[in-house]
Amino acid sequence: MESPNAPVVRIAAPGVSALVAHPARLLACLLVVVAISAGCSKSPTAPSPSPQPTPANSAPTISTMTVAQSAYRTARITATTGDGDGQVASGTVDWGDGSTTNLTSGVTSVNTTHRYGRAQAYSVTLRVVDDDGAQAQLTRSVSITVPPEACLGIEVVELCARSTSDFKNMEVAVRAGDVSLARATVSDGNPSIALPLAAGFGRLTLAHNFTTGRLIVSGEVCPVPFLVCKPVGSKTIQF
Ligand SMILES: [Ca+2]
Repeated sequence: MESPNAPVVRIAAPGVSALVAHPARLLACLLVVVAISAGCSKSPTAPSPSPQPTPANSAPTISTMTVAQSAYRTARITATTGDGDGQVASGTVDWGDGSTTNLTSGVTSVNTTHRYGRAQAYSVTLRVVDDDGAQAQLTRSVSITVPPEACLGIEVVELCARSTSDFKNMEVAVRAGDVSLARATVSDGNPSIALPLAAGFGRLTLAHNFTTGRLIVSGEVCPVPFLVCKPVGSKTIQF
């Protein structure tokens, strides 16, 4: 309880005494101060956007792929490739015999060939990579076969030749009807041989080009020993 003689503390600040004298005005000012301080302590921020998921890269595709023997010991691969959300950047053909072909162009429309050194079945694999590094591959088998026997009739003599499976040799038989007159092998590096048909019958010379699969026959034939010999000129069997 304040004594009537107690010292009086006066607030010298102008206006404060007026507020003290009017409590309602003081309360209003305090509310303003609270509102301002609350606003300063935490500035309004916009809600941060939720992170958008990165769409997954789709792998490239391989369609309409075929591998088939197209020529003498040669296979051809054809295929269509694509990428739904990008581009096919590169491709490689694994021919199954240790050889590969890098597709530097025409990756979306593959059309290339390879020559094999041996007749057998091979697994050919096409691999493609898109511009984001995703890969796809497809494998097809191809059977490289020895060409069928080819026969060349010369007078009464029949000459038949057949490639061996390693494409480095050729088996040659000369016969009259079912009678075998001579047999020989044309070897790589020695493509030309003299082949006696029979005693006094003359001879044939064979030259096989192992790159093109071409057998050239030339020489002379003597139906009757030591009598009239007729040149047969040159004929070609293409495998
Ligand atoms: Ca892609």
